[in-house]
Amino acid sequence: MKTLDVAIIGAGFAGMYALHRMRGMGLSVRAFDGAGGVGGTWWWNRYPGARVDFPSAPYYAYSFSKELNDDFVWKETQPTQAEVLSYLDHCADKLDLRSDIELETWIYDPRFDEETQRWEIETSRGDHISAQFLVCAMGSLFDANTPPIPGIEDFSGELYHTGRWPQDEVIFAGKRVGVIGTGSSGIQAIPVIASEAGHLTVFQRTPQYSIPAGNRPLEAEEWQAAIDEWDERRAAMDESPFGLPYKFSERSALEDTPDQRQKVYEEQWQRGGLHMLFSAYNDLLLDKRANDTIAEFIRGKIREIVKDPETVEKLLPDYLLGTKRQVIDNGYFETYNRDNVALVDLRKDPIHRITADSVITESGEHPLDMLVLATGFDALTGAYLKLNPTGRGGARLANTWRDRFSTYLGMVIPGFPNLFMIHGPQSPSVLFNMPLGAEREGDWICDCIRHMRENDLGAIEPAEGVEEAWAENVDQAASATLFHNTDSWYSGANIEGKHRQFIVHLGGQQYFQHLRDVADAGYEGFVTEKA
Ligand code: N01
Repeated sequence: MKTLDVAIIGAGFAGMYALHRMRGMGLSVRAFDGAGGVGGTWWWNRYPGARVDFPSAPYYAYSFSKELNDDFVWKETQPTQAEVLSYLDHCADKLDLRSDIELETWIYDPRFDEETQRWEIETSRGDHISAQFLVCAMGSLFDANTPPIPGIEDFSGELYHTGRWPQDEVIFAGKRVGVIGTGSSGIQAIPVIASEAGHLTVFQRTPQYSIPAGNRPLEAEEWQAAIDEWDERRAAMDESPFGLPYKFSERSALEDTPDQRQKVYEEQWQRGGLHMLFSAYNDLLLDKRANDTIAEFIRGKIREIVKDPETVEKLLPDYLLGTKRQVIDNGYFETYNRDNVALVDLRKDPIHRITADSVITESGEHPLDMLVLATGFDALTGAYLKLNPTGRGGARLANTWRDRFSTYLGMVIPGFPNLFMIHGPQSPSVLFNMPLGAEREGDWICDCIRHMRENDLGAIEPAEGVEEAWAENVDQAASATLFHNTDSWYSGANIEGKHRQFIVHLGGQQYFQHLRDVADAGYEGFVTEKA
């Protein structure tokens, strides 16, 4: 048996930062990860075309240490998966974390022992671990979703999921490839697969408002400027509502004439990246009339780029732009001008079933050698439900969350003492700068553990009923926006049988201020037990 102060599940951005901080506090701590390397989501999502849709350091990187950049240079403005993974490998070495990370090790069946105030945990290696605290840094998008399409298990060609991409090279050349799904992953993968495959058929359920990424090599002077201005840029992230390096517009789209708006949108389109959503106008995600203007602009771009009128019709999105995760791309719409690419609109031509070597839709059979599922994740809660820890009174999480996902602050779960989540449901997670959010949440957990040690406390958990006020807080932040009006994975709509609940906190910086206020008020909303 191994006895620890803290067991961390996950060795991505969040788990590695928590490990680094907690070791620095003198705690005995280890991180466990089922993957064969560090990197978390960046280890698993190695599908062709995978990139960050966010500018590189200091923005999508650890911000707590400028020194981590001393011998690492980002090569592109929107780094590839391989580049991010090599950055995280570099950080693991530079922070000397590897001796406290157990890879290829899954955590099973964590149980809270009320007598000892400790978590008792099994690993896939047959070890038993006893830890006072369990920190779940499992990632918001871990549990890959294989949709229950009839016959999917019969497919005998090559079958891949973007979120579980193999380590070995996948060869597309000369093959008939099908991709199901046009979210961020599908839209990144489709242009790359199309450029290599014999033929590509894209099976699309919901067309997307994708924006050009504007990716390009990072010039040496730009990188040097990022280093020289590190502190200023970090401070700007701290000021920015979502930890993003964008200038947020203070102007309503409805204040401008159609011609003025066209000019603004065109400028942002040429600039590329997520700027368009934040820097063009301040009400695109708040007011449907404003949203309609940008949606129509992007539909116009699709009409301009794609040559075949029938394909254009299939590609035109009609939901409220930005209320599904905004996608940015590298030549996505242009891909449909290739002779070797076909698009199936599943809303008009649904899949009947999958056979050993084809996908059969209403209109006929699509023979395939390879099928790529870009069908997303059971986001935010899937990994927790699979872990299914046992809390007070033998309660299993799957039961506690059967009708509603309840947390306090998105950091802790009622009835599960000494268990902390990083990027958990009802925290900002995917709608804030994720490495920055991981640092802030990791710091908060460290402060909480320090508070417990200083006050001789053995267990901490949410007070009765605080989860209800927290759910209201999450709902209030979302109801001020248009997010509620669209089916998305933010609300569980992508998973059959999952109950609908919007579980991303849209408060941005205000959320993190709230976390600090709770700590400053002596961990308001928590109850504790003496050790
Ligand atoms: O998954 P998704 P993803 N039949 O859920 C379709 C992050 N990310 O892996 O929209 C047919 O977005 C589904 O259709 P619909 C980012 O946060 C970041 O692409 O539900 N189709 C959709 O088109 C992102 O949001 C980066 O109607 C089915 C697609 O599959 C999140 O990961 C890169 C289906 C799933 O899209 C998830 O993105 C990549 C079915 N039964 C991802 N079931 C960065 O750049 C699902 N679909 C940082």
